[in-house]
Amino acid sequence: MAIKRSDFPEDFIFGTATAAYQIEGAVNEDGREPSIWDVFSHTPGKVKNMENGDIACDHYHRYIEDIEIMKEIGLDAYRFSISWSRVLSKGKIKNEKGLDFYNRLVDELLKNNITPFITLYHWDLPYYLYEKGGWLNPDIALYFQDYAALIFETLGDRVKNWITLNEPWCSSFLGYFMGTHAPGHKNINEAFIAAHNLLKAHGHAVKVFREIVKDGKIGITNVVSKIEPAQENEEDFQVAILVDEFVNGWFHDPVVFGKYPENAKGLLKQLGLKIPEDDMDIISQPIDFFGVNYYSRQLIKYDPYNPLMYKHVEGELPKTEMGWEIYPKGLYDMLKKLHQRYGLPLYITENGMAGPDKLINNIVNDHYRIDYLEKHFQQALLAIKNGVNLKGYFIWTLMDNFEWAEGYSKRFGIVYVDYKTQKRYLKKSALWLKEFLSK
Ligand code: GCO
Repeated sequence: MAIKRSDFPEDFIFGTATAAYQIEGAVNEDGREPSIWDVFSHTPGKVKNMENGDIACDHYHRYIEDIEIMKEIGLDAYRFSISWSRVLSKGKIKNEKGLDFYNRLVDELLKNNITPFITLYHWDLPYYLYEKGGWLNPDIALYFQDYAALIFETLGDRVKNWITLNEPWCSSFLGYFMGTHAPGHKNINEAFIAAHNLLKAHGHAVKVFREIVKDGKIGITNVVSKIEPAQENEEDFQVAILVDEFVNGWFHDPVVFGKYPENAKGLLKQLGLKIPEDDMDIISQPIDFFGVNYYSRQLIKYDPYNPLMYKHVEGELPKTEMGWEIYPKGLYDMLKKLHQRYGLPLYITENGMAGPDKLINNIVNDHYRIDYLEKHFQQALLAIKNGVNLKGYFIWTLMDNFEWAEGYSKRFGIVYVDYKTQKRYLKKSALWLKEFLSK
């Protein structure tokens, strides 16, 4: 029998997730200032087809219609992020017009009985702060603390579920080492400094949160991947263990245990990398949950020529348009692992796929996405049955949007966006979800 909502615990929530720069547009409106992503996407060669988030889904002007869509599907919750450079000018001057947008958005959600989950930072650092050193600036955590406090004070009376950072792994390693995300640096030592400052920022935000939103819950969202050795040889096997600690532990262990994972840290130091380790007491402020972004697995091969000693190899499973293997069982494995290691409540804060979507006669027949979601829902349910304290599931994403370095070429939404007209069309997957939620 097909899976249905009532198979899940009664208080389990289903939602969709988005991020500010990917959907809002209105980049020059009402006092918003540029972020590192505005500058990066306008730099030739950084984003496919030189696309950018200037207009994106125009959600800044269409949020009411977008909330109506969520309502129609029957979603319980909505995870979105705040654009830091929309609400604070020059890193510290309050922008009332920007704040007002989020006030209206939250009120509209609540009016429709949709529970808001807010992410404070989904990769769009104000460019002004980048010019002051960005995530490499030792004071950046304090700037973040002030920003967080402003948002908690503004929205904390109505919003009770908070996420400090989205995937700090991407902000630091894609942004400062691989150079594929803003700000586009390629320096491995910088990546570790950025990573550490991101963790500090997280900790400072949690600390002020406890003073301001006494009845709220706060956590951090990390991307996790099932890590598997590419081949059955000892070298791949050993390096896969380290990569697992690194990818799935570097931003979890410090938050819960106040230290970086031992083996990975040892290896990185051996390689001559500087690993800052101060302020672990701030970093390990108690949190209420982990957000889990799960998409796929990674096959790992030992590579002595890579600064991190490994490379990815292509697997043989069916892939999404991103080239990511579809591997639902990995979701179960990762939920179990996080539960056993950290014992915290979990939310799946992102899971979904980019598909070869085509709008034909006003509908997208994305049967592959239905299949993907159904299989991942089943694994989530299995995890709950086997003792994991999983409390909710956010699909990435509500509507097609600006997929970072991939521009608009990848469609992840359950709602199709025609970027020329900004018209939204529910895909088959949205209709399937509506049906699932009604049962
Ligand atoms: C991430 C981000 C999202 C992406 C999504 C698809 O996990 O990379 O949180 O912003 O759009 O994951 O790549």
